[in-house]
Amino acid sequence: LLRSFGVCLLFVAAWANAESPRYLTPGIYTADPSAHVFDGRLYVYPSHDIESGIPQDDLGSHFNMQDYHVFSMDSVDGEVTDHGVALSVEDVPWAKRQMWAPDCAHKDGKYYLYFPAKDYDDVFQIGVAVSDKPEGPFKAEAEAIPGSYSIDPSVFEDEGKYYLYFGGIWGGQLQQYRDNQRTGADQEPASDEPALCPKVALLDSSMRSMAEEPRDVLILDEKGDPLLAGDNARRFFEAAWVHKHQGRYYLSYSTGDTHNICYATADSPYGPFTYQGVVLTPVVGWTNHHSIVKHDGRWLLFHHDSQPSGGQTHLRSIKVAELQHDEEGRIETVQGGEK
Ligand code: FUB
Repeated sequence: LLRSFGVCLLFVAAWANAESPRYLTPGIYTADPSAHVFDGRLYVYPSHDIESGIPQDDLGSHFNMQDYHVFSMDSVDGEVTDHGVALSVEDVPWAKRQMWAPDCAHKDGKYYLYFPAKDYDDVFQIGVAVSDKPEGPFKAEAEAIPGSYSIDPSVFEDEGKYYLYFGGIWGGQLQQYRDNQRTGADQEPASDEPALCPKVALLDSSMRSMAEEPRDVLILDEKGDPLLAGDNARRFFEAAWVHKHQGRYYLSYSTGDTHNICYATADSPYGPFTYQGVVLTPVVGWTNHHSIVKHDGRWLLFHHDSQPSGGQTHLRSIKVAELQHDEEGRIETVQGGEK
């Protein structure tokens, strides 16, 4: 009897392992989780998904989010605190709608929430809002960051400098720009031309402006050539995130219409990055968006899927899995669980 009880326990443990990691925000739909450790505590800055009744289209109009909540926890397995509304579109003078994937950075006792939204001309820009506390509430600047455009800001701190990464194609409007100027035309490169790149710019000391013109973040293949626009399984689509492991810079990002999170590595936060492989395979729902952070000695992959909403792609739920770098620094692929 004892032996079969033991087998049964083993089975339950194996089953629990095979299941998805726990969802972090039951009762509220959340997506695009940007995670950071501030003062030893884990803070997560996600999008707040809602059903607003806007029909689904290729521009992502159904992602019609109106505010942000911040979540925090002592440990990755601990209780999750929902700190309530941290910023609402009504309180952002320049923004009209679609509060998409945000991020947060900390400098000199202040917390800076970076977020994309459409302005009154339906053009995405990136805004910043400031608080004395990591959970907010945040007060938005009157104008968007000068010279900002497109979506999915993420801020990477390295050796006292803060790098703002951003960009996303299709509904994220990156293809409407060349050399940081808006053409307004949807010009994607031909499939045999270099793919569009995420952008990076140093933030200035105010954390409210870029200190330089945004640069292309090049992603190269194994031969040193830029990934091509037709290389849909590997080229950048949206959701750029940078982390540093053993002195190397890791850029991870979503491939959008092929639904992977991939990664590439470099010796500098500016790149060029060389493509390495897949961090996370497709999840339930169209979008895949993540962040990578180290807490208590463990690397964590925050991500989302649409399983709790029965697969509704604009109603997502955030979750977290452990991430492993092997001895050579290669990331072991996490299975997203798409059926
Ligand atoms: O949440 C809205 C958009 O969906 C994000 O900005 C993209 O990265 C995708 O996850």
